[in-house]
Amino acid sequence: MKTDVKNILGSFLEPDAETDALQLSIGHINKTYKILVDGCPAFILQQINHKVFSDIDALMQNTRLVLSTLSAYVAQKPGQLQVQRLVPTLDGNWVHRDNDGGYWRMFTYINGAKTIESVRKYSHAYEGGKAYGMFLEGVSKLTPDQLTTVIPDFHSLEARYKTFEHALELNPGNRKSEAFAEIAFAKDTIDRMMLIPEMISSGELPLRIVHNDTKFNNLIFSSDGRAIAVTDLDTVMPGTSLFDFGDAIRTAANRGREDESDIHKISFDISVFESFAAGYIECAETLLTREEIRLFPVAAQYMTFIMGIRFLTDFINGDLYYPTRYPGHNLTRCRAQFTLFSRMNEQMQAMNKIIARVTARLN
Ligand code: GN1
Ligand code: MG
Repeated sequence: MKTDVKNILGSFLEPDAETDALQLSIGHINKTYKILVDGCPAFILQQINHKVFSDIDALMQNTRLVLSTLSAYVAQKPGQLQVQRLVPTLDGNWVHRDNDGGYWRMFTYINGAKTIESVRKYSHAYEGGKAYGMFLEGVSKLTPDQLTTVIPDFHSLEARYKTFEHALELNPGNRKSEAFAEIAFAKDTIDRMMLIPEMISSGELPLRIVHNDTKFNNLIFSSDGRAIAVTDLDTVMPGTSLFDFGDAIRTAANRGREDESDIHKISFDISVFESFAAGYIECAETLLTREEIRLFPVAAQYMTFIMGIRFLTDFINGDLYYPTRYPGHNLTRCRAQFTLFSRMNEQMQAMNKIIARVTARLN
């Protein structure tokens, strides 16, 4: 175990505990470790990315409020979802500050926890839909003013596009010419992706507390294939259900990886869309408006487009936000997202039909 992690653990656990730490490769932003005590997974230790989450106090206040709200919700639904708990430091704080200015926190570990990177079973998609649908219901007790917006304009396409245009103007890494096709695609597509932002501004789409980072691997599954928990609560903030639905589909229904370099491996699995939608709508039906549900296919494209723009902007800026494993990694990610976007386009009618069928069943 790296000594620094061992030191950090000393702030949370009594020194007599026999511990080991395994770094998880999940998540781009925070560093996450599975902590074994006497050989058994017992905790999740996380170093918070302070550059991305600049207001740690607000982040932790949000996390505590969301966790307690969810705990109260799941208590009424025994056997369905579990909620992680925060583990305080030995001196009674929620966060430990290390000597290098790093921030650390610890959660309890959900037993049997398994994450799914690539959906192979439709039952998993249905289960995932149910879990994110229940999550939406669970946090619906919170009002937007109770949570701090820790990252402003997180899924605002206007803001993301402005940042992209700014990067194009500055072209700091001199990389624009490498991304000629992707830049053209972004420019050609932006106007028709503004429907959701316009409907948010006009009040046609309700603002709610949503998760905002519903990658499929933020769900925890039991070994028998049930989705038992929703993790990564850092970006729980006001937004629309379309962000959550869309991001889950972006990650679950893509048969290729988020950073797949062989674009022929990227395809859109419409049955994953159908199964996830069935689970999500079944569990969040009482909250969702007809308009939100009707726009779910557009939401899948919206979130895929916005992620493509974010990766492209980071590529042009010289990889400042997302850690990369090789030069051009962010461009590969962008290409994969834009390819998925086009695959979704071919299935738009099929997605709309599925949604119309589901809606017809609602009373
Ligand atoms: C980041 O850290 P991670 O992997 O949970 C990002 C999300 C993106 C995602 C793309 C705070 O999430 O918005 O959808 O990467 N989170 C932040 O994989 O920017
Ligand atoms: Mg995240």
